[in-house]
Amino acid sequence: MPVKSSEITPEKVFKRRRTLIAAGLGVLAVPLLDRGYGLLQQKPDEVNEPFAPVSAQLGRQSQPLTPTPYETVTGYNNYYEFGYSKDDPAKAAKTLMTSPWSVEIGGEGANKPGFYDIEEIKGEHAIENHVYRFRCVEAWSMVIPWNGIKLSDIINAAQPNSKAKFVRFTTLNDAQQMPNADWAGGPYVEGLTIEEAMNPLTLLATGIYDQPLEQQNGAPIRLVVPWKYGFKYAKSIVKIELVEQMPQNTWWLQNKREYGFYANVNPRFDHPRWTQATERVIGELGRKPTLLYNGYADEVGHMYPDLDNRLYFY
Ligand SMILES: Nc1nc2c(c(=O)[nH]1)N[C@H]1C(S)=C(S)[C@@H](COP(=O)(O)O)O[C@H]1N2
Ligand SMILES: [Mo]
Repeated sequence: MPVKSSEITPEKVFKRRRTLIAAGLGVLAVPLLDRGYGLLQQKPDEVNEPFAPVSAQLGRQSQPLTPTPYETVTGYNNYYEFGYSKDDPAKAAKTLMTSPWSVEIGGEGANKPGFYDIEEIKGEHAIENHVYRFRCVEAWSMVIPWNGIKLSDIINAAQPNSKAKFVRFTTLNDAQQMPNADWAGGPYVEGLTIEEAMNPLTLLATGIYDQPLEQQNGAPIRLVVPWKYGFKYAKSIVKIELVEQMPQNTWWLQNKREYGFYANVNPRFDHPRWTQATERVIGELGRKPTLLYNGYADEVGHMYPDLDNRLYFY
């Protein structure tokens, strides 16, 4: 059962936790949080110290972005339907037929549902260029020049109603075309809040470096949410639903202790297996500090008022 949005109100969870801890019942807080959202409390030793003030971590303007070479962006990938190694997708994904391709838009929150041809989608909305930082939770990063449309354009075209509280993405899962289809026990699914989906930074990408997306990068259309970890970027999307309940997402379903729904990049909260304080920029030497919200705090910080709430991270 998807979690009701009313149940995951961060303030509510936070206050409930404090009440329990104050009552000497802290141990009960974990199952409660777990039921509510599948996240464990942050233990003090998991917090990276020192934590610079937010203002010191913005850095979007101060650091020029050097795009990662095309060969690297298209040769070092995570796309488990085509294998688990970083070089598997580039080799195996050519069997994926990306044309013709249609995307279903639906859900109880859409007044204008339907099937849309990918060419129609590309033709009816402005194709934009955005050079964004890309950060995988495995602590590596790239800089990718995307082409794509704003997700908000598609949502507006579907005429959202008051039930559109979240957006759910379903990707292709076809054993005929994907050697490792079904690795997650179903299609790869992801979700955003409607506010996140409507944010102007959020894209449906159809290209990289002014070239159509290659299969290994999620052709013909994939999600881009630059302030979130890479697993949110669902590839080869076939269905977009506007829904009332918070969608479950694949990595949360795989491992509720290690992955959440929000998955906002935050150097302060370490993943159990990978530091989030620094990152290895693929193709460069050494490591760089990871920025709060991957450098997009100015644009997205208002959506996450409580910086100490572990709920918002990975
Ligand atoms: N369908 C699908 N989408 C997916 C994945 C996947 O395995 N299957 N991997 C995710 C992860 S973990 C990352 S880091 C990014 C990688 O995108 P890239 O290979 O284009 O850099 O895709 C995401 N989207
Ligand atoms: Mo990832």
